[in-house]
Formats: sequence, C-alpha cells, structure tokens
Amino acid sequence: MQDTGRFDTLGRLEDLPQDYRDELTKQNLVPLWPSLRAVLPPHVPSRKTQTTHWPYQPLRELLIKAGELTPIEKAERRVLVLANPGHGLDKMQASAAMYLGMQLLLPGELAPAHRHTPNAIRMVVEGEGAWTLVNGEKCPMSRGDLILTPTGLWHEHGHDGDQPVIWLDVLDLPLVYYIEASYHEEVPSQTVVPGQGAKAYARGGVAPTTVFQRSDKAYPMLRYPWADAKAALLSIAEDQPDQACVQVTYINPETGKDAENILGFYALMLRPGQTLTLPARSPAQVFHQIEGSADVTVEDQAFTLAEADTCAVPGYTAVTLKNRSASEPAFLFVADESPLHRKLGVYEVRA
Ligand code: GTQ
Repeated sequence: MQDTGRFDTLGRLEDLPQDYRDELTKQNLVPLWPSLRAVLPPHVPSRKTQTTHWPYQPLRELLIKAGELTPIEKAERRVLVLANPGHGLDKMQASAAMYLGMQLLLPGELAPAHRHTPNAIRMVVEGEGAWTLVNGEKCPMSRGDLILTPTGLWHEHGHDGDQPVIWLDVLDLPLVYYIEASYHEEVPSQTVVPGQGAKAYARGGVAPTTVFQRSDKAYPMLRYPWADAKAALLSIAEDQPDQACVQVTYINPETGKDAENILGFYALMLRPGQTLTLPARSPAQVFHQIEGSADVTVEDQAFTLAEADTCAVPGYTAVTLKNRSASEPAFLFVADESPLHRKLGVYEVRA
C-alpha cells in the first residue's frame, strides 16, 4: 500500500479506453501522466547528445573532395556538418544548442556577405591567407585564431593565399532554430573600415579609449589571435605550477562577460604528461585539439584526440583528458553551453 506518499507506477496510455483517447486527440489534448517520467526523469536528464569523435584526417579528405565536386557558387558555404548521431544526422546538431561545421575555402574564392540571427565563431584549423570581414573589420585567419561573427553582424570569407584554408564553425543554430528565430539576410558586399582599433584589446589589462570614452560596441573584439591565448596559458602554467586546470575564457574585454551570449569559448592547456578530470556539469561540451594530442575518457568510452580532431560530449558527464606527450604541453579549444545554462538558471556542477 501507499506509505511514502509517492506514486511509483504511473498509468500508461494503453490503460485508457480507446474512445476516451480518441476524444482527447480530437480536442488537441494529451494526458500528462503517461509521459511525466520521460520529460522529468529522476535526478539526471535524458540526453540525445552522444559522445562523438570526428577524426580530422578522413573529414579533411572528404572536405577537399567537396572542393572538387561543388564550386563555391553552388555551396555559398562549403561545409561538412559534424552531426551527432544521437540527434539524427539530418538534424545537423552536435548537441542540443551547438552546431559544428568544417568549412573549406580555396584560393581566390569568396563566400559572400550575409548576416543571420544565430551567433557563430570560427576556429582556424589549417592554411594561411584567408580572412573574414565582420561588419567592415578584416580579420586575418591563422591556425588557432578565434573569430566571432555574433548575431546580426555582416560577414563574408575571402582567401588571398595559395593553399586550401579550413576552419571549424561553431554556431548556436540548433537553439535559435528551435525557438523559431533563425533567418538570414544578404548584401552584395561590405567595405573594409580600417582603424577600428580592436587590435589594442589583445594587450592584457588595457582597453582602447578615445577622449576618455570606451567603446560602446556590443562586440568590441572580433579576432582572438592564438598566439595571445597560448601565451596567456603558458604564463598561467608557469606562474601557478600547482594549478591543475590551466584555462582561459574568451571574453568581451569591455564587459568581462562571455564573448557571445549563448555559447562559451575557452582554451585549455594540459601540462606535459598531465591527466585532468573535468567534473560533470550541466552543459554539453565540444573539444577541438589545437596542438598536441590527448586521450579522452568519457564514461565507458575512450579515444584519442589527434591534432585537429574534434569531439562532442553530453552534459552532466565528467571528462578526463590526458596529454599523450610527456615533454610538450597540449592545447585544446573548448566550446560549451554554459552562458545559456547560466542565463536560464539551470547551470550545475556535480561533485
Ligand atoms: O560561414 O557564415 O557552418 O552562415 C553555417 C552557416 C557557416 C558562415 C556555417 C553559416 C556559416
């Protein structure tokens, strides 16, 4: 009999008479109790996001092939989407809120100007000579650089070099699409506006100022050079030899808040031979190996992130990263859903 006041077994849909169910359907009504435990499971959410590893080399080969098969005029953005099988490949999701794409631009090509409601970033994987023009600011693309194209900012990609350029796109497209707010607009092209001064943000602790007035732009810094992020990590590691988690967050240098509103971006250094366990937190995460290689363990799965490999890990899951080199540090780029979870009040770290 009932003594805890809790109801262990809830009624199923099949327990209801068919004529009653038909009448509910006719009135666009649904009983909650057969689905209550599915939408509010005990203690840990159900997650479609599966731990998924995308090795770079086979992806690169297929992307280079796409360059032969599909001219830029037929693609606009020549991207292979890193789709999480847990969501279904057709959904083009890495996690609930994150989209990942690997984009190829060949010498001389132009991916024309547009803007859209989803926020995007680019993490440059290989090649020199490409640039992204963001609201008139020309951002050169080198390996490891992070370039923001936040919601509503015009952007186009061009390439003056002589080798293919490849970068990782991270967008909050699945979330913005889910809330029925995803759309784009086009312009023929943008003009370069020089001297926007954003480069001055790359010097720690100082912000560009004009007659004692700081920038009022929503996105004052658009390009985060890898050389600066790496130097920051190396100096933290040297200064704090006992600190296990050597990490920086890509921020808006005027506000100190996350660089974008929905997804968070970080760089992480593993010391030579280091094993680092990141606790289970509510947001899903993406790891991309910028330099070196790392063994990744997520619950009962283990794989190696070689240079330029990418993986996605569901939320509420601990991740162990081990630097495979005993002599060199390893560097990872991390994207997650923390800003979204914090704004919604659902952010959690599980001990
Ligand atoms: O480069 O603007 O991977 O609009 C998906 C949508 C890249 C881009 C993507 C985009 C872009």
